[in-house]
Amino acid sequence: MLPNLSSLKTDALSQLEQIQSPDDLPVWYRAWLGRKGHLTEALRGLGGLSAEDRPKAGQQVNQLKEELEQAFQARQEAVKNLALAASLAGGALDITLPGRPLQGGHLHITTRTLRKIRQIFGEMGFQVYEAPEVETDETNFGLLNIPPYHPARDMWDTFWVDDGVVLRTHTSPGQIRCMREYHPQPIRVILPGKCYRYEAITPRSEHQFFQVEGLAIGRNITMTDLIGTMREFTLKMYGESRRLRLRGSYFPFTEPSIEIDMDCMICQGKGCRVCKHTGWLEVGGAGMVHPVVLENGGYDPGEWTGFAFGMGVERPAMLHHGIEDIRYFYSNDLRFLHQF
Ligand code: FA5
Repeated sequence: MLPNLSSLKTDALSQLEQIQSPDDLPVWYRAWLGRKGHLTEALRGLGGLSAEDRPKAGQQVNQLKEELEQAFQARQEAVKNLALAASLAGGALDITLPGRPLQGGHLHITTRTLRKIRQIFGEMGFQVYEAPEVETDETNFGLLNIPPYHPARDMWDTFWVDDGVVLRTHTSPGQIRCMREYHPQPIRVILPGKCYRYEAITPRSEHQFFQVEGLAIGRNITMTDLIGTMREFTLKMYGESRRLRLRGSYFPFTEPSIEIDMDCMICQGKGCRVCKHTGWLEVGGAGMVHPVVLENGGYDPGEWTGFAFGMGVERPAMLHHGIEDIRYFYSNDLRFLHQF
């Protein structure tokens, strides 16, 4: 038996019209259009009709369903507007309040560190030379006095892009490019950029990181110029009271080679967890440009000398700011980035 659709419609619409609160809307919907609602009941009643009456009645029920759906949508909109009007009339909007501050972007800690390094070397007369991140095996190794099968290649775990093509493992190949471009002029440049190493990622090591290379070529450049330059940089970067220490080292592209350390800025050289209780922190590797490398760059080693250095960017920044894990630099976590 089919209920009287006309009175069902009148009742449904009159109840809908009385709704003032958004909370009552789903209650109405369940009662009239839900799975156990009046209209679904009416649809079930169709089964009791004769085959002759059923199509017409079915059409009427479906039409009513559509009308109620539309009325519901309209009421939903109206109730939303009523709620907004009530909130405005109640003074919920205080137009005298100051606006919410816009959150401005700011520079990444690595960018800021790089800019400071550039500025300090800029003041000392160094220009910036950009070199590619994808390098040939020849420039990354061979021309830097590291021929194929040389054991020193083990110092740099390499990402190979193709046969003879690598992601540069250090910024040193830029030395060759720069020398070949500027030869036979004197050179004083830094080469900042990204390097890649096929290394296990740990709190201290990433497989991508920045280095800043330095290169000076001239007719009377000596080790003293290198030490003076590194000293000037370290004091400007990390504070006037820093002390430097030089240790003999080995790089195939410099001779002699040194490592430069400064006294730990956390414990002032007394020894702490950060400096592994040595009192010293590494600034970078350096040395006098090897005669073979000078020659590969187009400079006659009988006439020209030069120094080169290479230092990390993230590791010193970690020490400077007490950052415990290098992975934060690349994780894009705003809670980390906002601190700088
Ligand atoms: C070199 O890469 C030499 N090319 C440096 C050099 C240049 C020496 C010119 C002489 C003349 P080394 O492998 O030590 O050296 O790397 C230099 C710095 O890069 C390190 O002191 C460290 O700060 C940074 N570094 C190296 N590997 C990583 C890594 N996996 N993650 C983060 N920083 C790294």
